[in-house]
Amino acid sequence: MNLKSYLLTRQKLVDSALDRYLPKANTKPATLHRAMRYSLFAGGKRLRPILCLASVEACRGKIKDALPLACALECIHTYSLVHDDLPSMDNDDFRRGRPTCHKVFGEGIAVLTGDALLTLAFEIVSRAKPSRRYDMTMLLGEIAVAAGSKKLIAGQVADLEAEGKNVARRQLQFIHENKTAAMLRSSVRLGAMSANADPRKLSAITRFGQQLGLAFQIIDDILDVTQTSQILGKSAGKDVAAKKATYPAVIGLEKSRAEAKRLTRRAHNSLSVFSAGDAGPLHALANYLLEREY
Ligand code: GRG
Repeated sequence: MNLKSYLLTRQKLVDSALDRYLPKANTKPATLHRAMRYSLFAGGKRLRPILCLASVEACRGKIKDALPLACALECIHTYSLVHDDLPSMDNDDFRRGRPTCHKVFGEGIAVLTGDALLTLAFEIVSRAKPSRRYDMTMLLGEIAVAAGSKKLIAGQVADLEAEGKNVARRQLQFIHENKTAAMLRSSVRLGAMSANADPRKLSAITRFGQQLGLAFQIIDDILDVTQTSQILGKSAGKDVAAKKATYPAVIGLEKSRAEAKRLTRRAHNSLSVFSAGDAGPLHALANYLLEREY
């Protein structure tokens, strides 16, 4: 498959659906809706929606039925970035290659932009078509748990509390599994649930998402050390400056690279219950994420 054109086609599909789901920029309060659109349409890779839709393909579901779930994942992801960039958290001036939401709209509006994107995500999920095995309650529960106080927010709390401290590898893994992997895992699970996957396939997809999610964050840690701000579209070297808990800091760069490769290999293996054709896009996405590591 041609991954470049696959990614482009999927990004366009997700972007045009997001455009439909979001209130227009001039809808009152216009500042808020402009800020939501500013952050959402800032050029993100749409990785979580694309993983969700690739999982639909692996389970032979309908892309159209899962599109609201894919868009809801991107709204939650963008909310988490807007809040993470705030001065009271990571205090970042650049995201996705442009000034962060609070730099353009002010802190108050940036907090509310995150709140509004998170809430909108649930409105969008309510438009998804549930499948025979997985009803709307299960879809809502899935995404609420991933974004909630025991997963995404738990990871962020542990991340904040670890700053400047010596962190054991186990604790570091906890941070990464919750801050990053939980949403990636949920992305592929939601695709599979929308496609009415049987329990064996759902659990294979879950393992894939978990392993890929952890590998993804390890690679993100590596890139922070090895790449420039221009390439990353956000401030590079921030993790070291803020004494963040990262894989390179805890186990070193070479071991971090080896760990990301090992996890990606395991992620591929988890897909063995699917035919190579059905899981082709998931395999290609796993390779693509690993290749971000130069
Ligand atoms: C504020 C509740 C709350 C959580 C914040 C997501 C997050 C937790 C922090 C953002 C910073 C960070 C290192 C997150 C880890 C996940 C990650 C690597 C995000 C960037 O994801 P990409 O690369 O970004 O998919 P784009 O911009 O392409 O969507």
